[in-house]
Amino acid sequence: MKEQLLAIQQNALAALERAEDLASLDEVRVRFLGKKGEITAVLRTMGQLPAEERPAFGQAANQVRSLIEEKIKAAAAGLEKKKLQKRLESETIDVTVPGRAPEFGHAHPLTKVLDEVKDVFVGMGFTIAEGPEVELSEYDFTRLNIPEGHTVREWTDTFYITEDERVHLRCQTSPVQVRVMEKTTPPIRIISPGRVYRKDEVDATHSPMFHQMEGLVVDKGITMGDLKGTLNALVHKLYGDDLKTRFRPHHFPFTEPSCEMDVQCFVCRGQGCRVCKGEGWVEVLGAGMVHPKVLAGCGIDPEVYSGFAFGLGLDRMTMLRYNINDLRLLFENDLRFIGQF
Ligand code: 2NL
Repeated sequence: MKEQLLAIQQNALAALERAEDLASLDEVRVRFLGKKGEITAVLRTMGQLPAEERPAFGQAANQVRSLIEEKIKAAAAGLEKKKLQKRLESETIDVTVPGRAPEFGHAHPLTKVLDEVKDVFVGMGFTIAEGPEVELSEYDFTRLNIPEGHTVREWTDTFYITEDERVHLRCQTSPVQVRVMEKTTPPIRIISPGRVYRKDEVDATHSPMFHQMEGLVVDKGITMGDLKGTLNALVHKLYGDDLKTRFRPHHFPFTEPSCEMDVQCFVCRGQGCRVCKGEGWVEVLGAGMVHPKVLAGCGIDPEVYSGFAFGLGLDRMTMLRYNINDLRLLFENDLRFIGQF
């Protein structure tokens, strides 16, 4: 029976050698030390021994049991250590690996130009006014002295929403200013940038959606001199103090008198080049003194107040500014193009 104990001890130690994880260690424990394990089985047969040999045998069996228990503990500790080692190795962070550079975006060229223009006007005390893109014909046409039957009101020129000809996509941002005039006692100093819509075929200079910015000043004693001074300040801030401007007579239904402003070409500075098509001048905006009928229609007494207004195409400004020759490039959002600004 002593031999049996020794065999158990050897088998147990050999099994422990082979155990590669905690689960197999537990199998060893059950097989040798468990209630139905091999040591228990041997102890059950102890009754066959002469009484005087039993204590020594019991002691020997307990020693084997303790030895196996200890070895299992040691093996478990070893396995835990190995497991931790593996985790530490597999989860190592190599802090010397170069970082991935983040890709920075930037404002769209149109937004940059708009921001510059806004800054100039905000610096002169203007505030920014916004309004709906789906407008009432009342605000976009009637109040602006554009009578029924005028060509811009036609279905071929303007995007109506339904059969109802009282509602359409605005074709200018003037209705924003009408809404402000209606609610405000002068002085008024606002700019209104935003999207506008006209039924134009797409080409290098036309798009059914484009960006406009209008401006409006109404107060006592406002004159054409204020108009010229304000718009000259814009040009000088944007393109430099040396550029001259010129104002040519024009016609708009909502202003009287009306004019268009040209600026000396900011590429060749008046010499004539590709951008100004050899002219030396570039047309940049339309403007005029607010028509008395428009003031009156918005509840402002034209006998007391006067005002000037202007409108400029932001897309065209952007194209001129960055020497872009096709409007469509601004709207296609091809990163190879956008990334250049
Ligand atoms: C152009 C011309 C212009 C206005 C817009 C305006 C607005 C009100 C009253 C009077 Cl509420 N006028 N706006 C005036 C003159 C010209 O735009 O060529 N835009 C691209």
